[in-house]
Amino acid sequence: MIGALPAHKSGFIAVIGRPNVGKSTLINHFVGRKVTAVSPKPQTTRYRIAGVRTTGTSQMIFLDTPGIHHADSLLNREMVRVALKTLEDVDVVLWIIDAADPLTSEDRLINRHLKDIKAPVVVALNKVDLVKPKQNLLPTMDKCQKLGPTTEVIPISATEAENLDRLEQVLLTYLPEGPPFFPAGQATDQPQYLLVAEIVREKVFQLAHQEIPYAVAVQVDEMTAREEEGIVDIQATIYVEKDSQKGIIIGAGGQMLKTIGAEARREIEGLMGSRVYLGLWVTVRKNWRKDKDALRRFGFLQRHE
Ligand SMILES: Nc1nc2c(ncn2[C@@H]2O[C@H](COP(=O)(O)OP(=O)(O)OP(=O)(O)O)[C@@H](O)[C@H]2O)c(=O)[nH]1
Ligand SMILES: [Mg+2]
Repeated sequence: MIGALPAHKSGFIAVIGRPNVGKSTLINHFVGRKVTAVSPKPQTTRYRIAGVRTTGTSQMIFLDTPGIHHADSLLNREMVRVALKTLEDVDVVLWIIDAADPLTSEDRLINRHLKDIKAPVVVALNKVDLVKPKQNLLPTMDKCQKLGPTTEVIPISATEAENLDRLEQVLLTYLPEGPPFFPAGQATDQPQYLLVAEIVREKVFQLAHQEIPYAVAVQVDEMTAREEEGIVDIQATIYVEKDSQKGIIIGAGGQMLKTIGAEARREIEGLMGSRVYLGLWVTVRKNWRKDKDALRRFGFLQRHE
C-alpha cells in the first residue's frame, strides 16, 4: 500500500449572524449555485435552508438561517427562534460579522447565545472589500478574537470570493469523518416548489421598497409539466397584508407584477432547465404576520404550535 487516502469528511455548519451580513451570499458561493435568496434588505432569509457543497473528499452542509435581531413581531420572533435552534445540533458554527460595521448590539446578542452551545465557533469577518485602508481591519480582528471561546477569525469577502479557500479549509478541520448525507448533485434540502416560491419572494425583496417586502409571503399553488411541449406551468400567490400593498405589488398598469414575474421566470427556467409559464396572483391576507394559522400555512410554526 502506498499511503492511505485522506478519509472522507462530512458534516453540518450552522451559518449565523445578524441580518444582512452576507450569510446567504456566502452559502450560494460555496454551493456553486443559488439555493437561498439574497437582497440588499435585512431579514431576507426566513427559513432554515441547507446548501450542500460536495467535493470528491468532503460534503459540507451549510445551514442558512434568518438574521438574529431584537425581534418584536410574531413572525420575527419565529425567525430568530429558527436561527437559534439551528445551533443545537451542528458540528461547527460559522458566525458572520460585517467587517464594515462590526460588533453591534445584535452581534452582542448573538455572542450571549453562543456562550451556551457546545459546537466550536469560527468567525468570518465578511465584506472586507468595504474596509479601506485594509489595516483598519486589525483592531476589529483583535476585538473578535477576544469575544469568547471562538477558535479563529477569518477575514473574507463573499462577493469578491476573497479568502474563501482558507475559510473552507478551517471549517473542514471541524467536520467528522464519514460518508456524505446527500447524493452528489443535490444542492439543497428544499423541494423545487419551495425554491420557486423563494425566487418570487426574492424578486419582491429586490424590487419593492420600504415595508412592502416584509408584508409579503409567497406560495406555489400549482406546478405541472406539459410533457410534450417541455413547458412547466406554475401558478403562485403573493400574499400581502393590506389592499394598499396589493396595489403597490401590482403597480401602475400591472408593471411591477410584470417585472417581478419576468425576473422570477428567467431564474426558474434556469433552475428547471425548461421553459416556464408563471402565473402570479396577489391576495390580501389581513395581518398574516400576526396570525398563527397563516404562519403555519406559510411554514413558520409547526402544526402543534
Ligand atoms: N460589498 C460586499 N457586499 C456583500 C458581501 N457579501 C454580501 N454582500 C451584500 O450584502 C447584502 C446582504 O446579503 P445577504 O447574503 O442577503 O445577507 P444575509 O446575511 O443572508 O441577510 P439576511 O437573510 O437578511 O439575514 C447583499 O446586497 C449582498 O450582495 C461582501 O463580501 N462584500
Ligand atoms: Mg440570508
